[in-house]
Amino acid sequence: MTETYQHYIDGEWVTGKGTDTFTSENPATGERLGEFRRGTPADVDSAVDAADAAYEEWRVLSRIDRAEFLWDVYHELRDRTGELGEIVTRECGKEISEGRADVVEAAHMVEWAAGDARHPKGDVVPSEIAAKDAYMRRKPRGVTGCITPWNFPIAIPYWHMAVALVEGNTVVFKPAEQTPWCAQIIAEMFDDAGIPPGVFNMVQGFGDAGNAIVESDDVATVLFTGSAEVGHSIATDLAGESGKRVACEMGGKNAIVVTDEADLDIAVHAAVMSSFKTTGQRCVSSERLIVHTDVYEEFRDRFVAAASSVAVGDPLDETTFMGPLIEAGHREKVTEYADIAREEGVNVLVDRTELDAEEIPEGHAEGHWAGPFVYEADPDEDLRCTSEEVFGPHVALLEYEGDIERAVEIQNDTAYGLAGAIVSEDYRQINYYRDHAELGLAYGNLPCIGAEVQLPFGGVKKSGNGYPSAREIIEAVTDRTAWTLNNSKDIQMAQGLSADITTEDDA
Ligand code: UN1
Repeated sequence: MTETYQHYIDGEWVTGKGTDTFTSENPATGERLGEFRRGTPADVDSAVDAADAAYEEWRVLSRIDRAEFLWDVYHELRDRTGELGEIVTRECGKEISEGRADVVEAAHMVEWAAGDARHPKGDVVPSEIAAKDAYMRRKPRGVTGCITPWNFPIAIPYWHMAVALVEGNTVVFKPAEQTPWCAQIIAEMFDDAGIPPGVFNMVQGFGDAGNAIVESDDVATVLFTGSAEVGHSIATDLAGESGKRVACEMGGKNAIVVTDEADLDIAVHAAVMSSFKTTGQRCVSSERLIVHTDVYEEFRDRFVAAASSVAVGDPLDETTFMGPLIEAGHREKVTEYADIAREEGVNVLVDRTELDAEEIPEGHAEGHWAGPFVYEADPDEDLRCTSEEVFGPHVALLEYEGDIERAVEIQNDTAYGLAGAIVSEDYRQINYYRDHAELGLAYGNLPCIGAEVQLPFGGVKKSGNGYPSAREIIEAVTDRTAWTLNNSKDIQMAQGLSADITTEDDA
């Protein structure tokens, strides 16, 4: 591949002001997938200027007209699901059914946003004054910066952008540097749909480009999904600034609770899915399994057997369960956390951090491989391995005694609050968990991954301050206006306030 892919600014493919490029590599093979321009803060400024200039004409279109561009994107996502799913897998290493699911999730979000364009928006509100009409109306906020992660390289950009665009905002998109090819395809889709110049802009690049979005005075809203470290620095940077809004979606140290009477078939299945799908690299992946002492041994043995045998390998192979980690640096982090766990004195049950040579598929020696790492730890001990997010197939088994209150106490003993699940046949324990687990996404008798776009998505505590899914994202990308119209020739005031203007003569 000789072409160097460009940025998309103001309806044009542009080289940008920087001279550097970067390479996208297949994390399973090391194959070079493409060369991309590395955007600079000056490129971001050009994109923001274009988005700002396009805003006035875009915001005055009807929602339904704006959504027409999204329907074109929707049909392309549907028609090309197989092909794009394979590209997702080649660029980010998720196994192929996950690659396709990423594209389907994107289609769902676009469908939701474009369909919502024909739904009522805002409220008709009663007034104390019969001759007054009162409404809550929504207005777009302006330029929206979308900074997205690599692990859902098609889906999450559309989570951010579909609703923002339908609501009348213009967009500057800075995709993750690990998945520029997927981002290139997203930009091509908007270009094919004929979206007006400047409404959608993409600058490829790294954190310096993302920072330039956060710092730009002309960006009204920043939507960020990614690491807690970056998200908190964005939120802190903007804390003092009035007017700018930031919705951040970050990590978790998610847990599954398995109660004393749980169905262990469900429990083991849910735990394997939650801990090892996407090789543990979802913000909703579980890294803690909180298991009642009565079922602990049986659960542990079955989970250990599954973790020892789960298929790690070529993500394009339909029989693979776990692909590689995203990049060498991340593999180092995952390995380091296995070392930290050992140093902290946990009891290691499965260690496939270094795969055996025969486990690595032919032609994949350059892949960033790591299989499951499973251990037992004491829930009362304050350990780094059980409190810090690893973002890999790193799982602690935590045995508890007593009632559901105790399990929920361990579940909540974390700075995060994104996703979690309970496996139980007892509705009283389930209901207690539902009401007391500090989570944005909670599941019963299911894995803690697999959210659908029409539900809220987001965490509490350190996991985020935004709800970057369908309905909730409208709150982030619009402002509400209380709009009141008088239908009478007289001015009448609420609360019985006198509207008479008295003069000195009246006194
Ligand atoms: C993420 O983990 O980064 O709930 C997003 C899920 C997906 C989205 C996950 N729908 O697993």
